[in-house]
Amino acid sequence: MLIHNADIAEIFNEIADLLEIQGENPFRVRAYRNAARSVSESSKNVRTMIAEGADLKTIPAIGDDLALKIREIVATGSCPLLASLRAQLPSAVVALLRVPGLGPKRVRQLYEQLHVQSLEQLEQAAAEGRIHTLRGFGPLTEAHILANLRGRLDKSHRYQFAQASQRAEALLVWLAALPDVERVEAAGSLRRLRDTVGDIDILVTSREPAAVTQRFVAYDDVSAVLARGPTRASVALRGGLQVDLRVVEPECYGAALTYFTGSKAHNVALRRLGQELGLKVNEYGVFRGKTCIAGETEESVYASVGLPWIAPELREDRGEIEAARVAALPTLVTRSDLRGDLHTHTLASDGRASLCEMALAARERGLSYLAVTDHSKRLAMTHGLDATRLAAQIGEIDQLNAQLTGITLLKGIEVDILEDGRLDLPNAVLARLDLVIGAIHSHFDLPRERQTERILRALDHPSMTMLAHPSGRLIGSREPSDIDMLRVIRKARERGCFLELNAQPERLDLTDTVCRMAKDHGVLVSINSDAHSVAQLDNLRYGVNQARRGWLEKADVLNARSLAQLRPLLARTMRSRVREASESP
Ligand code: DGT
Ligand code: CA
Ligand code: CA
Repeated sequence: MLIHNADIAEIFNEIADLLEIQGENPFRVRAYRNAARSVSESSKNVRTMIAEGADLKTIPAIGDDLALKIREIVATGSCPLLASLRAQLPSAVVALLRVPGLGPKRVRQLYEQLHVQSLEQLEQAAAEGRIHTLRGFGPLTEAHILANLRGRLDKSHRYQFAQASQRAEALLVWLAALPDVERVEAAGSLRRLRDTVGDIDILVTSREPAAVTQRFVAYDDVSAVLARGPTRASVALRGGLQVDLRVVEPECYGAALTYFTGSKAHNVALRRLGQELGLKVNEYGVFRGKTCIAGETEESVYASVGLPWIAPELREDRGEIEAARVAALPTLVTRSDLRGDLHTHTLASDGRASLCEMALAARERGLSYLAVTDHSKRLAMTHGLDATRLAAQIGEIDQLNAQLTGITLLKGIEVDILEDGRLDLPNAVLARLDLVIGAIHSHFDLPRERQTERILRALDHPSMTMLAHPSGRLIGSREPSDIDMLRVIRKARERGCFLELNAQPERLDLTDTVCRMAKDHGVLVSINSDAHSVAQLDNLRYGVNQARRGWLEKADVLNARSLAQLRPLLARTMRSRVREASESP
């Protein structure tokens, strides 16, 4: 494990916290805190200093004893003093320190006088009104702790991106209406366009932070104020979603936006890059010694460590920094690159609009082709199509295509993949279509091997063009199936099949990392709305978000092809299959 200054600072800070909870001599506590700050602010990397035989005591606040500890940490990756302090306290007590408003001194009071050893016990004590009896804690503090915990204990819940993004947009508009607000921007996972969001982070630049936090907590949708300080505040919205606000000076806008956009792993990597150049990178700017050399824009922050600006979607420390270094960042696909949509439903199964309404709505959205892929008969509750009804729909599509201009309907089906991997309609029917999307709608919890084999068998079917939403997950309500996606991707590659990235906000299936795996194996991804209504055609944008997180470029996306380019791609797979099917006995 390579130790960096930040790791040492973290260890020293934790030591100081633990010493303070135990009621240690304040001077000793302060010595560790000072050392932590000094090491984290030092432009010299202690690991390098040790390697070069430099004297650690040239770092302010570091004496013989601390220098020895630093050497020990760098050499072994751990610190015996920290280990022994941790062993003396129940580990849940340390978690109490992370509750806003609780410093080590207060944690010690709670621990010693109320025997509170965990967040759960803290919540209970607050709910029972025992906390405000302690010296230095009033009823307000107690209420504050309770509100905070209730928000926090709910924190494992993650929200669909679309839900959080809609809530955030309204709140941004509310904040932007205040004249004191200069810029207002969503940061965190929301800005990185993650498929799920733990909480919303908002960054504002203003010379009047107090006015901004005032307006923030007064927002109509706020159900509780969890924390409030001069330049920051956290609230819970109705329904529980938490929002963190930070107000900064315009001069540090870029540095703060970079920091609060994250991800944490990306930030750590940037900071280390800075450290190697003798720079300190934090939310206030990029510093050489005490001089700020960058921070007003994100571009300036990245430039200071020798990098081009990196799109927020990529900031996960999954190779984007290395790619940026060698000018190999992808040119990410955009919504306007999409030329069509290859998965939609109509009134014929469980959609809510007619063929013609869907076609016109797609054209209005700038698409030039739309595949109609209603369900197959097995899904009785969706009124799925049998061979006869499918043949009728094919006739209707031919008629409509003869009348419509500017949009072409493609004939398809979302055919059910049965439990054993067979498809729900005979090949003679499927072979008449422009494309066949296979999808699983039952038996989501087969063991990994059987689930994978089931999909591989479906991909081997002569008419199969594309695999829909493979994992079957529904964010917040159904876990993904257990599937070996690498084998699926290899099979798709071998068979010339495509993978769907289903853009419904509760699906977003493929995940970002599977998109990237598909790209790496040369399997084209189709970003499909799976629209069951005209309005749901707009789901495409969520799919594009996810594709961008998966590093996909225009060339990696099937429906970024023009219809003229698409037809041979679909036909090639269909033709070879038809031949194969007629050859097989
Ligand atoms: P979420 O809310 O779980 O969906 O994910 P994020 O990434 O929005 O995380 P959040 O809200 O805890 O923090 C927002 C950003 O602030 C995060 O992406 C990076 C930055 N940040 C937060 N805590 C730390 C930290 O301890 N160290 C560093 N380097 N950055 C942090
Ligand atoms: Ca967040
Ligand atoms: Ca946050």
